[in-house]
Amino acid sequence: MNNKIVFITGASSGIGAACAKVFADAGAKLILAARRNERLQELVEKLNLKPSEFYLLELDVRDRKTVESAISSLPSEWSAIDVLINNAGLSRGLDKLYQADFQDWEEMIDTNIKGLLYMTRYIVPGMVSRGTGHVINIGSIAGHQTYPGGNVYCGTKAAVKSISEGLKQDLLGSPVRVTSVDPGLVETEFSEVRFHGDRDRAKKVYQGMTPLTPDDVADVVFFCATRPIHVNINDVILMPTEQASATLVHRQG
Ligand code: NDP
Ligand code: 8X3
Repeated sequence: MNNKIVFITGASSGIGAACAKVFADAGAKLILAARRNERLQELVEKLNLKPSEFYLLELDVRDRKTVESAISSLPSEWSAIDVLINNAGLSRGLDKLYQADFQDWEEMIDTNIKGLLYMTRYIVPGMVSRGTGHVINIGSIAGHQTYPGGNVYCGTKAAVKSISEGLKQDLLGSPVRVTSVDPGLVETEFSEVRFHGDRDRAKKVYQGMTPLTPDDVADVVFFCATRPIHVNINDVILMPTEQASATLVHRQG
């Protein structure tokens, strides 16, 4: 990974921030994107990165024009992206589909599906023309199994699964690789965002069990990114030992 350029969306928190650490430790140069630029600043300070080792982008992946201009205006020393980690994503609510909030749907669909597509559409052509590259999408167990109230969020992650498979097919004959890393429960800000800032409700999601940490997921992402060039890891599902499916979780007490 030494001097490889790794672009991570949603690097201001959770899995994205953990990926930043693991790739930085391996000598990669990082393009870190999120809406909360101050959180990106804090991250690079915490990781003790030199200015030549990172490039920050205050970016909302839902905004196609901004994504296009951010990518097309990258300085030349940052434009040959080796690894794109499409991690930015969120869930909103756990309401029944026929009662849910339209705004929640728009946010999930625009971020998890359309944002990921915009990033991919603007970055992959360069990878194809350079004959090297790797797209790593953060999917979810929710893309394999739908749970009650998960309706639209699970739908977005099922879309990520299909998009990863489709991109892999479309890239056949090119050396550009595609991976989907699909975790179960990971303790991050995810549930707090899902429940619109209700921290007590968010805490209960992980109560009585040991969830994955963002570092656990970042380790898997890093493993996928560092296989020999002829090896493509298509999909990895990783879950806490105390989770057997999207809905079956062993809890103490
Ligand atoms: P966090 O809430 O901790 O992190 C989400 C990240 O996505 C933040 O950095 C946030 O940054 C960024 N983000 C959200 N919306 C946008 C946007 N419109 N534009 C740019 N960045 C955005 O959650 P996680 O780390 O858990 O989530 C990361 C990914 O992992 C998501 O795709 C999620 O669906 C997936 N996932 C999470 C699991 C879990 O249990 N936690 C399990 C399986 C998958 P900012 O707000 O600064 O823009
Ligand atoms: C996040 C995992 O099961 O909370 O994608 O939806 S879950």
